[in-house]
Amino acid sequence: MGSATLRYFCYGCVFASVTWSVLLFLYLSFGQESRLALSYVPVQGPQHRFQPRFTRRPGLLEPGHRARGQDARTPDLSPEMGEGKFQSGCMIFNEEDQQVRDMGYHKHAFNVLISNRIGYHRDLPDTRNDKCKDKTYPLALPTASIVICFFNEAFSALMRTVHSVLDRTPGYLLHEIVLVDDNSELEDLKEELGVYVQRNLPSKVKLVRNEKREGLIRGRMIGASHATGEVLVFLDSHCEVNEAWLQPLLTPIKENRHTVVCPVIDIISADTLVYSPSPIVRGGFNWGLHFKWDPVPLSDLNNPSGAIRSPTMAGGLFAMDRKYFNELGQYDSGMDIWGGENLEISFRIWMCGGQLLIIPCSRVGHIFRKRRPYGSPGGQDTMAHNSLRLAHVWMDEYKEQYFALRPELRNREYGDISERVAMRQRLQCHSFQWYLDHVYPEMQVASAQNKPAQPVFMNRAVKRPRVQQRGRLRNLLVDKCLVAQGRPSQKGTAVVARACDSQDAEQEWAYDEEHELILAGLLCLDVSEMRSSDPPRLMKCHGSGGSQQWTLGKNSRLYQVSVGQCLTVVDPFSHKGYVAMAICDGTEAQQWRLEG
Ligand code: LR7
Ligand code: MN
Repeated sequence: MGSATLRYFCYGCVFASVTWSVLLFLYLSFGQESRLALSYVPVQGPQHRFQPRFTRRPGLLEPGHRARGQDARTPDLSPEMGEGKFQSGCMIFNEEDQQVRDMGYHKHAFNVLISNRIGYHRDLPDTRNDKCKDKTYPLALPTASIVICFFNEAFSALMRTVHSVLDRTPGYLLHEIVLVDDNSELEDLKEELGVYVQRNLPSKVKLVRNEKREGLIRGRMIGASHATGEVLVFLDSHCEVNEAWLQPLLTPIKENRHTVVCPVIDIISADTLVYSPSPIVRGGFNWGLHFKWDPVPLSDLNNPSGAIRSPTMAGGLFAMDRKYFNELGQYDSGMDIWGGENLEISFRIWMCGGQLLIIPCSRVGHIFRKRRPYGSPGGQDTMAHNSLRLAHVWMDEYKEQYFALRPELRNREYGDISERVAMRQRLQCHSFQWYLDHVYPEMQVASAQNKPAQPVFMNRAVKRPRVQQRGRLRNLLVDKCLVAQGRPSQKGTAVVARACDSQDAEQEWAYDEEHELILAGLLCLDVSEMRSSDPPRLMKCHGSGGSQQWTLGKNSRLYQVSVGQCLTVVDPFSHKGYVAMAICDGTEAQQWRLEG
């Protein structure tokens, strides 16, 4: 953080020196200003013109121990489980603020009150490894068109995305920013946004309006068709790019135009807007066709500034040569609204002769929300529709793995895929088997293809895997133990953190050689691969790894292999002890010790 960092001490707001008092005064004045300019009462032009200058305030610091870093797939939390505690403890808080915050959570699923107060510019902690800071990049690099597609985005988050790009990108590399409004309904994104772009942003920033809602997939294709720079860089509309973010992305593309690159996606907390570094991980997926984060090979970790081959991308943030994007078939325009396109483009890149890399020296923050604040216009499950299309076009016989988990989708309509199949042939792409063998050999194929899972289970009835460790699973932050919410014999019951009791046999976990966690000798800890936003539950042990495979590894984290996330205490202040899966961030909320 910069020297001007404003430090908040929650539950007390103690400012130790005169300097801090002056900063507080500045904050209060400008906080007021930005609230006027950015509340839900739309305010036109002139006020906004002051924004860029007067809101250059550092981000708020997070109080010591809050669970953070949950992604869009973690549970929708009720207000008492954390939302708002931070504000009521230490910020000026009147009814109007409260309304902005509550409406913000409702419409956007993150803390819009804080977002508005931060304004359109702020300093960010430089989260790069020190080795990155010594790296040099060629001066002559391809120019970039940044494409940002948005639907009903919070005005201040969208503007911070745009201004962070303008503030941290060398002008000669920034060809343009193409904003694609996907037919948003929010008032301030209509005329007011148009006026702001025209009056306050350089002519490099273009605003394209979709006449109907297209979804992010066709939306990005529309954005790309308006772009004329050499490289396309896609960003979500609630991002902040960090120091020297673009050069490390453009360099590998300049070297090989069939290289597609992703920055490391740092975490902007949905509750506090605090920006924090992400661990270096790479993309994978599970047979439910959900994206997940995987640990990177040790050889890659030893070189913290080198590129990392990634089997898949998260989807929202990547850079790709524009002509290559077109040659490789853009996206599948038959996919709607949200979901699946990230795996589709990942498979396509690898299978059709390209490569996908994560660049640890490029850092971009993204607001990870706990739920998606919008649906599809007709209420359809677009993730299933899109996944079906990608399975049928790209996965050959391995689509059976998906249908084994989603039998109800086997006969579901998925539209015409003939053009995509023809394109796969035209591009002479490899088979999915080739992809698994060469790009993602870690992927486990559940209980041998086409063979029923039954023999595995029967086998287990005879011989149970050997227990390696027994004891209570104690969380280091809240000093509570993981137990069944209902009875440990009750199939489907969730788990929660409660007071440890060393006499209670119902708190005893067994960790076996197949990496299962069994409570009281009865049921296995299981996470839904279909809905990883659901909290983990106790289920009958199935013996085929995946959703019941946990690693109790380094840093005491409890890592779930199939969703690629860590078990975390949701709100350390709540007596309810809810736990959830979240992106691994190394905080104490995610540390568990198996104690005898
Ligand atoms: O109908 C829509 N029209 C849009 O323009 C729906 C969405 N959008 C916009 C939206 O405003 C946002 O800017 O599309 C962008 C992405 O939507 P999000 O932010 O709701 O998606 P997400 O961050 O929850 O989901 C991730 O997976 C998606 C699958 O379709 C996309 O690929 C997202 O870009 C992707 N986000 C990231 O990769 C950021 C890191 C998250 C992780 C892991
Ligand atoms: Mn997003």
